[in-house]
Amino acid sequence: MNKKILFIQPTIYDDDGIPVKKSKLYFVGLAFPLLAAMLPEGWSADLCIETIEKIPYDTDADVIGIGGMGHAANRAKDIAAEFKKRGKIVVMGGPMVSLVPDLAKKYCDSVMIGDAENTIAKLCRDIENGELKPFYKEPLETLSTPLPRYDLVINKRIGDFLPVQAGRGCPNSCKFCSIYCLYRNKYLKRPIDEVIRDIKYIKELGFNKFLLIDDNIVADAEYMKELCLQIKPLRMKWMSQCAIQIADNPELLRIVAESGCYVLSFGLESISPAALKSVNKEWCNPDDYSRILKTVTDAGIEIASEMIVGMETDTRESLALTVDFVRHSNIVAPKFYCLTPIPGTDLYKELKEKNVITDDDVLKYRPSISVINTPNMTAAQTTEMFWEIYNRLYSIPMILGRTLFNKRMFRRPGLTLFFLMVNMVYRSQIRRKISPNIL
Ligand code: B12
Repeated sequence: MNKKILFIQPTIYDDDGIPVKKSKLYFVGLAFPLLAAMLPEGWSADLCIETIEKIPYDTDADVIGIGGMGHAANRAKDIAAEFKKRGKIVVMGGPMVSLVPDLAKKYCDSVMIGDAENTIAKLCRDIENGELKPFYKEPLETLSTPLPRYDLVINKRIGDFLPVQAGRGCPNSCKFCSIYCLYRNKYLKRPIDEVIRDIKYIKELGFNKFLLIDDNIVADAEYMKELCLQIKPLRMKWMSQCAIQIADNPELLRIVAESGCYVLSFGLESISPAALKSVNKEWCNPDDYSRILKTVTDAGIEIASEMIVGMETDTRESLALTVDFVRHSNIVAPKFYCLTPIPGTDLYKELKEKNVITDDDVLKYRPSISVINTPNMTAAQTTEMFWEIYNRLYSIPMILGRTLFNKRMFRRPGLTLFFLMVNMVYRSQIRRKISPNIL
Protein backbone atom coordinates (compact mmCIF):
# COMPACT_ATOMS: atom_id res chain seq x y z
CA MET A 1 0.00 0.00 0.00
CA ASN A 2 1.49 3.38 -1.00
CA LYS A 3 0.79 6.25 1.34
CA LYS A 4 2.15 9.76 1.45
CA ILE A 5 2.57 12.13 4.38
CA LEU A 6 3.08 15.86 3.97
CA PHE A 7 5.01 17.28 6.92
CA ILE A 8 4.43 20.95 7.67
CA GLN A 9 6.61 23.16 9.80
CA PRO A 10 4.31 26.13 10.49
CA THR A 11 5.49 29.70 10.75
CA ILE A 12 4.31 32.10 13.47
CA TYR A 13 1.76 34.93 13.35
CA ASP A 14 2.95 38.50 13.75
CA ASP A 15 1.13 40.89 16.10
CA ASP A 16 -1.42 41.66 13.37
CA GLY A 17 -2.22 37.98 12.87
CA ILE A 18 -0.34 37.73 9.56
CA PRO A 19 1.88 34.64 9.05
CA VAL A 20 5.54 35.70 9.14
CA LYS A 21 7.33 34.94 5.87
CA LYS A 22 11.05 35.07 5.12
CA SER A 23 13.18 34.80 2.00
CA LYS A 24 15.54 32.40 3.75
CA LEU A 25 15.38 30.23 6.88
CA TYR A 26 18.74 29.73 8.55
CA PHE A 27 17.84 27.38 11.38
CA VAL A 28 16.28 24.20 10.07
CA GLY A 29 14.86 21.74 12.60
CA LEU A 30 15.76 18.06 12.56
CA ALA A 31 12.34 16.59 13.38
CA PHE A 32 11.01 16.21 9.83
CA PRO A 33 14.17 14.97 8.08
CA LEU A 34 14.33 12.39 10.87
CA LEU A 35 10.64 11.45 10.87
CA ALA A 36 10.75 11.00 7.08
CA ALA A 37 13.69 8.62 7.50
CA MET A 38 11.74 6.55 10.03
CA LEU A 39 8.61 5.95 7.94
CA PRO A 40 7.86 2.28 7.30
CA GLU A 41 7.88 0.51 3.89
CA GLY A 42 5.34 1.90 1.45
CA TRP A 43 5.32 5.44 2.88
CA SER A 44 6.78 8.54 1.22
CA ALA A 45 7.18 12.07 2.58
CA ASP A 46 7.16 15.69 1.46
CA LEU A 47 8.09 18.68 3.59
CA CYS A 48 6.76 22.24 3.58
CA ILE A 49 8.57 24.84 5.69
CA GLU A 50 5.92 27.53 5.80
CA THR A 51 8.26 30.38 6.74
CA ILE A 52 9.83 30.10 3.28
CA GLU A 53 7.20 28.16 1.28
CA LYS A 54 3.51 28.24 0.41
CA ILE A 55 1.41 25.48 1.93
CA PRO A 56 0.16 23.18 -0.84
CA TYR A 57 -3.42 22.84 0.41
CA ASP A 58 -4.31 20.82 -2.70
CA THR A 59 -1.67 18.16 -1.95
CA ASP A 60 -2.31 14.54 -2.91
CA ALA A 61 -0.85 13.41 0.45
CA ASP A 62 -3.03 11.06 2.50
CA VAL A 63 -1.83 12.37 5.84
CA ILE A 64 -0.72 15.80 7.07
CA GLY A 65 1.88 15.80 9.86
CA ILE A 66 2.17 19.17 11.58
CA GLY A 67 4.94 20.12 14.02
CA GLY A 68 6.08 23.42 15.41
CA MET A 69 7.45 24.80 18.61
CA GLY A 70 6.25 27.44 21.03
CA HIS A 71 3.92 30.01 19.55
CA ALA A 72 3.90 28.30 16.14
CA ALA A 73 1.21 26.11 17.76
CA ASN A 74 -1.31 28.86 17.11
CA ARG A 75 -0.58 28.76 13.41
CA ALA A 76 -0.44 24.93 13.47
CA LYS A 77 -4.02 24.74 14.71
CA ASP A 78 -5.30 26.91 11.82
CA ILE A 79 -3.40 24.88 9.24
CA ALA A 80 -4.82 21.71 10.79
CA ALA A 81 -8.35 23.11 10.56
CA GLU A 82 -7.90 23.91 6.87
CA PHE A 83 -6.70 20.38 6.06
CA LYS A 84 -9.43 18.80 8.17
CA LYS A 85 -11.96 20.75 6.08
CA ARG A 86 -10.40 19.12 3.03
CA GLY A 87 -10.90 15.66 4.51
CA LYS A 88 -7.28 14.88 5.32
CA ILE A 89 -6.04 12.88 8.29
CA VAL A 90 -4.10 15.35 10.45
CA VAL A 91 -1.46 14.30 12.98
CA MET A 92 0.41 16.66 15.28
CA GLY A 93 3.66 16.26 17.20
CA GLY A 94 6.63 18.12 18.67
CA PRO A 95 7.51 19.59 22.09
CA MET A 96 4.63 22.06 22.28
CA VAL A 97 1.77 19.65 21.60
CA SER A 98 3.52 17.07 23.81
CA LEU A 99 3.01 19.43 26.75
CA VAL A 100 -0.64 20.16 25.91
CA PRO A 101 -1.82 16.99 24.13
CA ASP A 102 -5.49 17.31 25.08
CA LEU A 103 -5.65 20.83 23.71
CA ALA A 104 -3.88 19.78 20.50
CA LYS A 105 -6.21 16.82 20.02
CA LYS A 106 -9.14 19.23 19.58
CA TYR A 107 -7.61 20.34 16.30
CA CYS A 108 -6.39 17.07 14.79
CA ASP A 109 -7.01 13.34 14.57
CA SER A 110 -4.02 12.15 16.54
CA VAL A 111 -1.25 13.57 18.72
CA MET A 112 2.21 12.08 19.03
CA ILE A 113 3.42 12.81 22.56
CA GLY A 114 7.19 13.10 22.93
CA ASP A 115 9.76 11.21 20.88
CA ALA A 116 8.49 9.46 17.78
CA GLU A 117 11.17 6.80 17.35
CA ASN A 118 9.15 3.99 18.98
CA THR A 119 5.77 5.03 17.65
CA ILE A 120 5.93 6.50 14.13
CA ALA A 121 5.82 3.10 12.37
CA LYS A 122 2.89 2.01 14.53
CA LEU A 123 1.02 5.23 13.75
CA CYS A 124 1.49 4.60 10.01
CA ARG A 125 0.33 0.98 10.25
CA ASP A 126 -2.72 2.08 12.26
CA ILE A 127 -3.59 4.60 9.52
CA GLU A 128 -3.28 1.84 6.89
CA ASN A 129 -5.67 -0.32 8.92
CA GLY A 130 -8.10 2.49 9.72
CA GLU A 131 -7.26 2.18 13.40
CA LEU A 132 -5.65 5.52 14.18
CA LYS A 133 -5.47 6.14 17.94
CA PRO A 134 -6.03 9.61 19.46
CA PHE A 135 -2.62 9.62 21.19
CA TYR A 136 0.71 7.88 20.73
CA LYS A 137 3.27 7.91 23.51
CA GLU A 138 6.21 5.64 24.15
CA PRO A 139 9.19 7.29 25.85
CA LEU A 140 12.67 6.28 24.73
CA GLU A 141 15.17 4.47 26.93
CA THR A 142 18.02 4.63 24.41
CA LEU A 143 18.58 6.85 21.39
CA SER A 144 19.60 5.55 17.99
CA THR A 145 18.38 7.25 14.83
CA PRO A 146 18.76 6.67 11.08
CA LEU A 147 20.46 9.04 8.65
CA PRO A 148 18.08 12.02 8.43
CA ARG A 149 16.46 12.72 5.04
CA TYR A 150 18.43 15.94 4.51
CA ASP A 151 17.42 15.71 0.83
CA LEU A 152 14.04 17.13 1.95
CA VAL A 153 15.66 20.42 3.00
CA ILE A 154 18.86 21.02 1.07
CA ASN A 155 17.14 22.37 -2.03
CA LYS A 156 15.11 24.86 -0.04
CA ARG A 157 16.20 28.41 0.80
CA ILE A 158 18.15 27.56 3.94
CA GLY A 159 21.47 28.69 5.44
CA ASP A 160 24.86 27.09 4.93
CA PHE A 161 24.53 24.58 7.78
CA LEU A 162 22.42 21.54 8.62
CA PRO A 163 21.18 20.21 11.99
CA VAL A 164 22.76 17.25 13.78
CA GLN A 165 21.80 15.80 17.14
CA ALA A 166 24.01 13.84 19.53
CA GLY A 167 21.81 13.78 22.63
CA ARG A 168 18.32 14.62 23.90
CA GLY A 169 17.30 15.97 27.28
CA CYS A 170 19.29 17.70 29.99
CA PRO A 171 20.29 16.89 33.57
CA ASN A 172 19.28 20.37 34.81
CA SER A 173 15.83 21.18 36.21
CA CYS A 174 15.08 24.75 35.11
CA LYS A 175 11.40 25.27 35.91
CA PHE A 176 10.48 27.13 32.73
CA CYS A 177 12.15 24.74 30.31
CA SER A 178 10.02 22.45 28.15
CA ILE A 179 12.88 20.02 27.73
CA TYR A 180 13.20 19.55 31.50
CA CYS A 181 9.44 19.03 31.79
CA LEU A 182 9.36 16.52 28.93
CA TYR A 183 12.50 14.55 29.78
CA ARG A 184 12.67 15.06 33.56
CA ASN A 185 16.49 14.99 33.73
CA LYS A 186 16.75 12.05 31.38
CA TYR A 187 19.71 12.51 29.07
CA LEU A 188 19.93 10.20 26.07
CA LYS A 189 23.07 9.99 23.94
CA ARG A 190 23.38 8.52 20.47
CA PRO A 191 26.31 6.22 19.77
CA ILE A 192 29.22 8.43 18.69
CA ASP A 193 29.83 6.56 15.43
CA GLU A 194 26.20 7.26 14.44
CA VAL A 195 26.63 11.01 15.05
CA ILE A 196 29.88 11.01 13.07
CA ARG A 197 28.12 9.15 10.24
CA ASP A 198 25.57 12.02 10.02
CA ILE A 199 28.26 14.72 10.09
CA LYS A 200 30.29 12.97 7.37
CA TYR A 201 27.14 12.73 5.27
CA ILE A 202 26.49 16.47 5.72
CA LYS A 203 30.02 17.08 4.50
CA GLU A 204 29.44 14.84 1.47
CA LEU A 205 26.37 16.94 0.68
CA GLY A 206 28.70 19.95 0.37
CA PHE A 207 28.06 21.62 3.74
CA ASN A 208 31.05 22.61 5.87
CA LYS A 209 29.01 23.68 8.86
CA PHE A 210 26.46 22.11 11.17
CA LEU A 211 24.28 23.10 14.10
CA LEU A 212 24.52 20.63 16.97
CA ILE A 213 20.96 21.10 18.20
CA ASP A 214 21.49 19.34 21.54
CA ASP A 215 19.98 21.03 24.56
CA ASN A 216 23.18 21.01 26.60
CA ILE A 217 26.42 19.69 25.14
CA VAL A 218 28.14 19.57 28.54
CA ALA A 219 25.53 17.21 29.99
CA ASP A 220 28.13 14.43 29.75
CA ALA A 221 31.61 15.93 29.44
CA GLU A 222 33.41 12.65 28.68
CA TYR A 223 30.99 11.81 25.86
CA MET A 224 31.35 15.30 24.39
CA LYS A 225 35.16 15.14 24.54
CA GLU A 226 35.17 11.84 22.66
CA LEU A 227 32.68 13.15 20.11
CA CYS A 228 34.71 16.33 19.53
CA LEU A 229 37.95 14.36 19.12
CA GLN A 230 36.24 12.48 16.29
CA ILE A 231 34.71 15.64 14.78
CA LYS A 232 38.07 17.45 14.63
CA PRO A 233 39.60 15.50 11.70
CA LEU A 234 36.46 16.20 9.63
CA ARG A 235 37.43 19.89 9.56
CA MET A 236 33.89 21.19 10.00
CA LYS A 237 32.65 24.37 11.69
CA TRP A 238 29.80 24.05 14.16
CA MET A 239 27.55 25.90 16.60
CA SER A 240 25.62 24.69 19.61
CA GLN A 241 24.26 25.54 23.04
CA CYS A 242 25.15 24.50 26.55
CA ALA A 243 25.31 25.33 30.24
CA ILE A 244 27.97 27.84 31.30
CA GLN A 245 29.83 25.10 33.20
CA ILE A 246 31.83 24.51 30.04
CA ALA A 247 34.03 27.45 31.07
CA ASP A 248 35.08 25.62 34.23
CA ASN A 249 36.25 22.58 32.29
CA PRO A 250 39.25 24.00 30.40
CA GLU A 251 40.13 20.68 28.77
CA LEU A 252 36.61 20.23 27.39
CA LEU A 253 36.44 23.85 26.27
CA ARG A 254 39.73 23.48 24.40
CA ILE A 255 38.69 20.22 22.74
CA VAL A 256 35.30 21.66 21.75
CA ALA A 257 36.95 24.77 20.23
CA GLU A 258 39.62 22.74 18.44
CA SER A 259 36.96 20.51 16.88
CA GLY A 260 35.54 23.51 15.02
CA CYS A 261 32.94 24.94 17.43
CA TYR A 262 32.82 28.67 16.81
CA VAL A 263 29.56 29.81 18.43
CA LEU A 264 27.88 28.69 21.66
CA SER A 265 24.60 29.92 23.00
CA PHE A 266 24.17 30.19 26.78
CA GLY A 267 20.94 30.46 28.72
CA LEU A 268 22.06 33.17 31.16
CA GLU A 269 18.43 34.06 31.97
CA SER A 270 19.11 36.83 34.52
CA ILE A 271 21.81 38.75 36.35
CA SER A 272 19.85 38.45 39.61
CA PRO A 273 20.79 35.47 41.85
CA ALA A 274 17.32 35.59 43.43
CA ALA A 275 15.65 35.38 40.02
CA LEU A 276 17.83 32.41 39.08
CA LYS A 277 16.97 30.69 42.35
CA SER A 278 13.27 31.19 41.67
CA VAL A 279 13.53 29.09 38.50
CA ASN A 280 15.82 26.36 39.91
CA LYS A 281 18.90 27.74 38.22
CA GLU A 282 20.88 28.79 41.27
CA TRP A 283 23.86 26.84 39.95
CA CYS A 284 24.44 29.85 37.69
CA ASN A 285 26.21 32.68 39.50
CA PRO A 286 25.81 36.03 37.71
CA ASP A 287 28.92 37.37 39.48
CA ASP A 288 30.81 34.83 37.42
CA TYR A 289 29.21 35.66 34.07
CA SER A 290 31.80 38.16 32.86
CA ARG A 291 34.70 35.83 33.69
CA ILE A 292 32.95 32.88 32.06
CA LEU A 293 32.10 34.75 28.88
CA LYS A 294 35.68 35.96 28.59
CA THR A 295 37.06 32.44 29.13
CA VAL A 296 34.89 31.17 26.29
CA THR A 297 35.74 33.96 23.85
CA ASP A 298 39.45 33.60 24.77
CA ALA A 299 39.10 29.97 23.63
CA GLY A 300 37.97 31.27 20.23
CA ILE A 301 34.23 30.67 20.61
CA GLU A 302 31.78 33.55 20.15
CA ILE A 303 28.71 33.81 22.37
CA ALA A 304 25.01 34.19 21.77
CA SER A 305 22.88 34.51 24.89
CA GLU A 306 19.32 33.86 25.94
CA MET A 307 17.87 35.92 28.81
CA ILE A 308 14.44 36.19 30.39
CA VAL A 309 12.36 39.29 30.97
CA GLY A 310 9.61 39.08 33.60
CA MET A 311 11.32 37.15 36.38
CA GLU A 312 9.93 37.40 39.89
CA THR A 313 12.49 39.97 41.04
CA ASP A 314 12.61 42.12 37.90
CA THR A 315 12.14 45.87 38.19
CA ARG A 316 12.75 48.65 35.68
CA GLU A 317 16.08 49.27 37.41
CA SER A 318 17.22 45.64 37.31
CA LEU A 319 16.34 45.42 33.63
CA ALA A 320 18.32 48.59 32.93
CA LEU A 321 21.26 46.94 34.70
CA THR A 322 20.79 43.97 32.40
CA VAL A 323 21.24 46.22 29.38
CA ASP A 324 24.46 47.56 30.92
CA PHE A 325 25.66 44.05 31.64
CA VAL A 326 25.12 42.90 28.05
CA ARG A 327 26.65 46.08 26.67
CA HIS A 328 29.90 45.52 28.58
CA SER A 329 29.98 41.75 28.09
CA ASN A 330 31.48 39.60 25.35
CA ILE A 331 28.05 38.62 24.01
CA VAL A 332 27.78 39.19 20.29
CA ALA A 333 24.14 38.12 19.74
CA PRO A 334 21.99 38.78 22.84
CA LYS A 335 18.42 37.44 22.80
CA PHE A 336 15.54 37.93 25.23
CA TYR A 337 12.23 36.25 25.88
CA CYS A 338 9.33 37.12 28.13
CA LEU A 339 8.87 34.36 30.69
CA THR A 340 6.04 32.16 29.39
CA PRO A 341 3.95 29.81 31.57
CA ILE A 342 3.54 26.89 29.19
CA PRO A 343 1.09 24.37 30.67
CA GLY A 344 2.92 21.17 31.55
CA THR A 345 5.92 23.04 32.93
CA ASP A 346 6.59 23.32 36.67
CA LEU A 347 6.58 27.09 36.26
CA TYR A 348 3.00 26.99 35.01
CA LYS A 349 1.80 25.04 38.07
CA GLU A 350 3.49 27.48 40.42
CA LEU A 351 2.22 30.65 38.74
CA LYS A 352 -1.27 29.21 38.40
CA GLU A 353 -1.36 28.60 42.15
CA LYS A 354 -0.21 32.18 42.77
CA ASN A 355 -2.94 33.39 40.44
CA VAL A 356 -0.64 35.77 38.55
CA ILE A 357 -1.25 34.58 34.98
CA THR A 358 -3.21 37.25 33.12
CA ASP A 359 -4.25 35.16 30.10
CA ASP A 360 -4.93 31.42 30.10
CA ASP A 361 -5.01 30.99 26.33
CA VAL A 362 -1.73 29.21 25.71
CA LEU A 363 -2.18 29.57 21.96
CA LYS A 364 -1.78 33.32 22.32
CA TYR A 365 1.55 33.04 24.14
CA ARG A 366 4.64 34.37 22.43
CA PRO A 367 8.10 35.43 23.59
CA SER A 368 7.32 39.13 23.09
CA ILE A 369 4.23 39.30 25.30
CA SER A 370 4.24 38.83 29.06
CA VAL A 371 1.16 37.25 30.64
CA ILE A 372 2.54 37.23 34.19
CA ASN A 373 2.09 39.90 36.86
CA THR A 374 5.25 39.87 38.98
CA PRO A 375 5.57 41.49 42.42
CA ASN A 376 7.12 44.63 40.93
CA MET A 377 5.76 44.83 37.40
CA THR A 378 2.48 44.19 35.63
CA ALA A 379 2.49 41.95 32.59
CA ALA A 380 1.99 45.02 30.37
CA GLN A 381 4.98 46.80 31.92
CA THR A 382 7.14 43.73 31.36
CA THR A 383 6.11 43.61 27.71
CA GLU A 384 7.00 47.28 27.35
CA MET A 385 10.36 46.65 29.02
CA PHE A 386 11.03 43.71 26.70
CA TRP A 387 10.86 45.95 23.62
CA GLU A 388 12.79 48.73 25.36
CA ILE A 389 15.66 46.37 26.12
CA TYR A 390 15.72 45.10 22.54
CA ASN A 391 15.52 48.60 21.07
CA ARG A 392 18.40 49.77 23.22
CA LEU A 393 20.63 46.78 22.61
CA TYR A 394 19.97 46.73 18.89
CA SER A 395 20.65 50.42 18.24
CA ILE A 396 23.21 50.94 15.48
CA PRO A 397 25.98 52.12 17.87
CA MET A 398 25.47 49.07 20.11
CA ILE A 399 25.49 46.70 17.12
CA LEU A 400 28.68 48.25 15.73
CA GLY A 401 30.23 48.22 19.20
CA ARG A 402 29.91 44.46 19.53
CA THR A 403 30.81 43.62 15.91
CA LEU A 404 32.81 45.92 13.57
CA PHE A 405 34.35 48.10 16.30
CA ASN A 406 35.02 45.28 18.71
CA LYS A 407 38.76 44.67 19.14
CA ARG A 408 38.20 40.98 19.88
CA MET A 409 36.52 40.52 16.51
CA PHE A 410 39.30 42.22 14.47
CA ARG A 411 41.17 38.96 14.03
CA ARG A 412 38.12 37.25 12.50
CA PRO A 413 36.72 39.51 9.76
CA GLY A 414 34.49 36.82 8.21
CA LEU A 415 32.85 36.05 11.52
CA THR A 416 32.50 39.75 12.31
CA LEU A 417 30.57 40.29 9.09
CA PHE A 418 28.44 37.24 9.82
CA PHE A 419 27.49 38.61 13.24
CA LEU A 420 26.95 42.08 11.83
CA MET A 421 24.46 40.52 9.42
CA VAL A 422 22.78 38.54 12.24
CA ASN A 423 22.50 41.70 14.37
CA MET A 424 21.07 43.72 11.49
CA VAL A 425 18.47 41.03 10.74
CA TYR A 426 17.50 40.97 14.42
CA ARG A 427 17.29 44.76 14.38
CA SER A 428 14.97 44.76 11.41
CA GLN A 429 12.77 42.13 13.09
CA ILE A 430 12.68 44.16 16.30
CA ARG A 431 11.61 47.24 14.35
CA ARG A 432 8.78 45.16 12.87
CA LYS A 433 7.93 44.02 16.41
CA ILE A 434 8.84 40.41 15.64
CA SER A 435 11.00 38.93 18.39
CA PRO A 436 14.18 37.70 16.74
CA ASN A 437 13.90 33.96 16.94
CA ILE A 438 13.07 32.42 13.61
CA LEU A 439 16.20 33.49 11.77
C1 B12 B 1 16.78 24.18 16.63
C2 B12 B 1 15.74 24.81 17.55
C3 B12 B 1 15.19 26.02 17.18
C4 B12 B 1 15.50 26.72 15.88
C5 B12 B 1 14.43 26.42 14.81
C6 B12 B 1 14.37 25.02 14.34
C7 B12 B 1 13.17 24.78 13.46
N1 B12 B 1 12.99 25.61 12.48
O1 B12 B 1 12.43 23.86 13.66
C8 B12 B 1 15.30 28.19 16.28
C9 B12 B 1 16.60 28.69 16.85
C10 B12 B 1 14.88 29.13 15.17
C11 B12 B 1 14.26 28.02 17.37
C12 B12 B 1 13.34 28.98 17.71
C13 B12 B 1 12.47 28.86 18.77
N2 B12 B 1 12.45 27.86 19.67
CO1 B12 B 1 13.46 26.24 19.49
N3 B12 B 1 14.51 24.70 19.58
C14 B12 B 1 15.35 24.17 18.75
C15 B12 B 1 15.91 22.88 19.35
C16 B12 B 1 17.25 23.21 20.01
C17 B12 B 1 16.07 21.72 18.42
C18 B12 B 1 14.83 21.36 17.57
C19 B12 B 1 15.05 20.04 16.91
O2 B12 B 1 15.32 19.96 15.73
N4 B12 B 1 15.01 18.95 17.71
C20 B12 B 1 15.33 17.59 17.27
C21 B12 B 1 14.08 16.81 16.94
C22 B12 B 1 14.45 15.44 16.44
O3 B12 B 1 13.34 16.69 18.15
P1 B12 B 1 11.82 17.15 18.21
O4 B12 B 1 11.61 18.40 17.48
O5 B12 B 1 11.36 17.05 19.60
O6 B12 B 1 11.10 16.00 17.35
C23 B12 B 1 10.86 14.69 17.82
C24 B12 B 1 9.47 14.55 18.46
O7 B12 B 1 9.05 15.71 19.15
C25 B12 B 1 8.58 14.19 17.31
N5 B12 B 1 7.95 15.23 16.50
C26 B12 B 1 8.33 16.50 16.29
N6 B12 B 1 7.50 17.10 15.42
C27 B12 B 1 6.58 16.19 15.04
C28 B12 B 1 5.52 16.27 14.16
C29 B12 B 1 4.72 15.14 13.94
C30 B12 B 1 3.59 15.22 12.98
C31 B12 B 1 5.01 13.93 14.63
C32 B12 B 1 4.19 12.72 14.39
C33 B12 B 1 6.08 13.85 15.53
C34 B12 B 1 6.86 14.99 15.72
O8 B12 B 1 9.42 13.46 16.45
C35 B12 B 1 10.79 13.83 16.59
C36 B12 B 1 11.62 12.56 16.71
O9 B12 B 1 11.37 11.90 17.91
C37 B12 B 1 14.81 22.57 20.41
C38 B12 B 1 15.24 21.72 21.57
C39 B12 B 1 15.02 20.24 21.27
N7 B12 B 1 15.72 19.42 21.95
O10 B12 B 1 14.24 19.82 20.43
C40 B12 B 1 14.32 23.95 20.82
C41 B12 B 1 12.87 24.08 21.23
C42 B12 B 1 12.02 23.21 20.35
N8 B12 B 1 12.59 25.49 20.96
C43 B12 B 1 11.81 26.03 21.81
C44 B12 B 1 11.37 27.37 21.79
C45 B12 B 1 10.61 27.86 23.00
C46 B12 B 1 11.65 28.19 20.72
C47 B12 B 1 11.16 29.61 20.55
C48 B12 B 1 9.68 29.78 20.85
C49 B12 B 1 12.05 30.49 21.40
C50 B12 B 1 11.40 31.70 21.82
N9 B12 B 1 11.00 31.75 23.10
O11 B12 B 1 11.26 32.57 21.03
C51 B12 B 1 11.45 29.89 19.09
C52 B12 B 1 10.18 29.62 18.27
C53 B12 B 1 10.33 29.84 16.83
C54 B12 B 1 9.13 29.45 16.03
N10 B12 B 1 8.09 28.88 16.58
O12 B12 B 1 9.11 29.68 14.90
C55 B12 B 1 11.38 25.07 22.89
C56 B12 B 1 9.96 24.58 22.58
C57 B12 B 1 9.05 24.72 23.76
C58 B12 B 1 7.64 24.35 23.40
N11 B12 B 1 6.86 24.15 24.42
O13 B12 B 1 7.26 24.26 22.28
C59 B12 B 1 12.49 23.96 22.77
C60 B12 B 1 12.01 22.56 23.15
C61 B12 B 1 13.66 24.40 23.66
C62 B12 B 1 13.41 24.32 25.14
N12 B12 B 1 14.42 23.94 25.89
O14 B12 B 1 12.37 24.62 25.67
N13 B12 B 1 14.38 26.79 17.93
